[in-house]
Amino acid sequence: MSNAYEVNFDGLVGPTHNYGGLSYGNVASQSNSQASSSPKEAAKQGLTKMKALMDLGFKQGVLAPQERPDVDALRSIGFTGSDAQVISRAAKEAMPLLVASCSASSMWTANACTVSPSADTADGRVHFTAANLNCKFHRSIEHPTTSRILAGMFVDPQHFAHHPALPAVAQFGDEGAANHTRFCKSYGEPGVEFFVFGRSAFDSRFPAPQNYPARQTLEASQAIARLHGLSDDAVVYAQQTPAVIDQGVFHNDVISVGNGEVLFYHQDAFLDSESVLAELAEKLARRGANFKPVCVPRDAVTVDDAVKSYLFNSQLLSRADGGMLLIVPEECRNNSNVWNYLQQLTNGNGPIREVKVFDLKQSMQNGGGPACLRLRVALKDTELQAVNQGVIMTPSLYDTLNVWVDKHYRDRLSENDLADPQLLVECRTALDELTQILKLGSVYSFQLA
Ligand code: SUG
Repeated sequence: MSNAYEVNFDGLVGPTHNYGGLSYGNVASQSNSQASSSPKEAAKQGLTKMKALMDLGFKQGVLAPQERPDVDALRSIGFTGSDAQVISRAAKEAMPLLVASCSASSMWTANACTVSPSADTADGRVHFTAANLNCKFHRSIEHPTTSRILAGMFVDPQHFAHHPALPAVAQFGDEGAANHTRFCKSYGEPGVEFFVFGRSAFDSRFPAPQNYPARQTLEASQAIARLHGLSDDAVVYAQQTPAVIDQGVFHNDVISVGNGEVLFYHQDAFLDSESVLAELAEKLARRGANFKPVCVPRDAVTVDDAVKSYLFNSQLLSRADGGMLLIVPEECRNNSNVWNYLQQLTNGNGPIREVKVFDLKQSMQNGGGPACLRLRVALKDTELQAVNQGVIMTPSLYDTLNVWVDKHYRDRLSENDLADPQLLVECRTALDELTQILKLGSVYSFQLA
């Protein structure tokens, strides 16, 4: 059998990274609203993580950012004139809409799409469904460009199938891989896909949160399983506990992470935990895999600790020796409950052997940790070879991207700067160069006009 790998495609932070306070229900986004940001530092923190994982021997890729401000989106809601006039009119009449059209939120590529590896799908291809991100305006405008970028990365229709985003209504609210985990014995073998939803749009028997929105619906997850040709005996659905959404767990990847045969999760993550775990164990056993749940008890780490530290928004990676490595944000070291727990965890006999800490503060202040910043794609050798090699991280691509960031990114950005029409010019100049660096072809609307 051919080799297979998990490849992490990290979002390169875009030149307009800012703190817009745009995500109701995401505590970090709300509490850092209007703080000034550093796009340059944000991009470099992300690149440092990509480089470190590449140096450790993991397969690493990069996913390009989007054109912002999104002038097309502003035009679609009635702002007219030249690009500069559209921006200045939006700034004068509806600043919150300009801020939304400037968000660099596509950096969180765990929300770009849901991916099913070829071993799981009926037609033996890798399937991608772009996420409609329907819950927030600033994110709902990502998927058309995301689809073009993914098509420029995973080109060969013999290996890759692309589905457009689900219908753009809240009933099919879909946030991509942030609510999807794939378990398997090894990456190239058939696995079990685990879909976690926040509410059902069509079945009132499922309880919903009281305060904050549940972004992912059961119906969206089921649609993706159908589109990808997944068999019922290889899919498990679970509902997130509504009360934890109300505490700021706006995606499942803020309260659990899985990889291989391991699920690392908080005691309060799922409704009916016992039956969910039993179904996972049973379906994985039928795939020849031995499910290993690692539960973090609420007595050790509270949901509030999890939301503040982003313990579960970590990357769980398989080392060559079979042990697992957890990539956590710096905020985990700053929380004594979490840090003590992690010491115990790695000193024990469980599957998670090692923890590495990264400074991702610029992204974290908008509620995006290590796991948000990456899209996982399990690929067989032949499929990896078919990926556009321009987006695979290498030491020289890392150097080129650092130089590119230094050349084009601002050190500081605050809300007033978003009204500067020069920012759009800077962004387009940078992205035009980037598509050449990454060999993506024309993916942005300014390139397609
Ligand atoms: O959708 N934050 C993102 C964070 C996404 C994190 N992704 C995962 N958990 N997978 C969101 O809420 C904030 C933007 C701002 O406020 O400027 C934002 O969009």
